[in-house]
Amino acid sequence: DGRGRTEVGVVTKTRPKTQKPPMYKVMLLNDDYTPMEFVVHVLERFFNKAREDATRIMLHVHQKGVGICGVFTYEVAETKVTQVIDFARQHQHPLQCTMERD
Ligand code: NFA
Repeated sequence: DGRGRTEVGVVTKTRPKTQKPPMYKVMLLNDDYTPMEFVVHVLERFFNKAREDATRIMLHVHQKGVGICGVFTYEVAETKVTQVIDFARQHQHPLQCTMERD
């Protein structure tokens, strides 16, 4: 500093915050009519679940009333909800699917 001293400092790095998009849980709702096997098929087809995982999630929904199928960005979540409800309707099952902010 011009008076015979050596400056000592700690190196600090700033790191710009990486932007994470808001995420949405997609959930299945229980009902009294949709066959268990159909729900397992939905989880395999639209949520890429293996049979054992799909069966576990289906039973959770059956017993608790609601269960999470996956977490997605808004557009993907919205597409999953529409696809599941349309597919269920085509097969005349009342299965409902919904999404909420994670
Ligand atoms: N509760 C339905 C039945 O007993 C099965 C079901 C599970 C439906 C999960 C919807 C969601 N057939």
